[in-house]
Amino acid sequence: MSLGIGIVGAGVMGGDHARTLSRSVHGARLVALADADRERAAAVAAEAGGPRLHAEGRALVEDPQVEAVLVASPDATHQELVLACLAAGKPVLCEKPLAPTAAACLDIVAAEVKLGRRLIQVGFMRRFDPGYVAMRAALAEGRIGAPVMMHCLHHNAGVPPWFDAGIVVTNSAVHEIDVARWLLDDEFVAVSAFLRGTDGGAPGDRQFLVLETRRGVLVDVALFLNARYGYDVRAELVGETGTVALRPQAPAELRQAGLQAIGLAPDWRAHFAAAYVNQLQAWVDAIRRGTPTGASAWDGYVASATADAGLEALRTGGRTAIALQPRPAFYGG
Ligand code: ISE
Repeated sequence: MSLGIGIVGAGVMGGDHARTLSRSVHGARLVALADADRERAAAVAAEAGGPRLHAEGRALVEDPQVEAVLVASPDATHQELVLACLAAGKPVLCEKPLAPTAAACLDIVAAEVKLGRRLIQVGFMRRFDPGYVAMRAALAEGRIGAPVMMHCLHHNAGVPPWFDAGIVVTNSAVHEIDVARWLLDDEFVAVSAFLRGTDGGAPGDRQFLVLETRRGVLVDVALFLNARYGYDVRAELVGETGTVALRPQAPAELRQAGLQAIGLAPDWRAHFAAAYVNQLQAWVDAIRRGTPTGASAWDGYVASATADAGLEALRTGGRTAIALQPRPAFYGG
């Protein structure tokens, strides 16, 4: 019997997950969708196998047909919905960030530890991207020696004007924060942040972060969220004997009129399409097997605590130490 999934949120990400689930994932079906905007929900439902509609996320969590929940509603609603899933004993895949502050993430961690069962996965889908997976494997196989530094570039074509300097860290840079610590299997201890001006885009859309890990690896993240020309994410890991980098994801290359060119996706949904499919399939498989996978609530907390330190570094213009709470044994070594 396939797993009954409910999605909270029929916006950009909820809609994308609904379509991915109904078209590309085996062993699960979309049974319910919740959004206060009925028209928006109905439009997504029509493309995704006609799940039943709820006006409100809590009602979806309590729907007996819903066996697992995907939370893709605004960041500020995540905490309440994830806690409701824990109370209902239902596995939940929550879009990042797990909650907008580290303190809120810790409350969620405490609730899951108290329950004594891992039900939460955070939607850090880059862990399922074939490129990052290959980089991690190259490092683990010793192909580039011990890691020394990692260069990351994160450009969006554009973001809305309310995307301020803080959101750039908590919503965008948080991807590099998570994927770098996962790839390096190391923890960040400090962050420095540099802000650059903008010529009409949202304030704070150009930032440069430098993160330092416990073992001394330096990770730089250059962000430019109104880059206009397209969505562009790059990463190169430098080791003592070699480097490994993401390759462009275009399926074809054009040579014409003196140019050799590849296309760029307009946004992350197309660029990371494979990662989104792989993440959902792995989540469904893990629930059916009973073994949790992907980023845990603890990883969600660490990402938010690191982002909080990034915000502090932006405010003070200085190097900020990252203070993490002790990791509960429940989440492993
Ligand atoms: C967006 O919310 C995402 O999650 C994308 O992956 C990221 O690249 C983008 O900057 C965010 O705004």
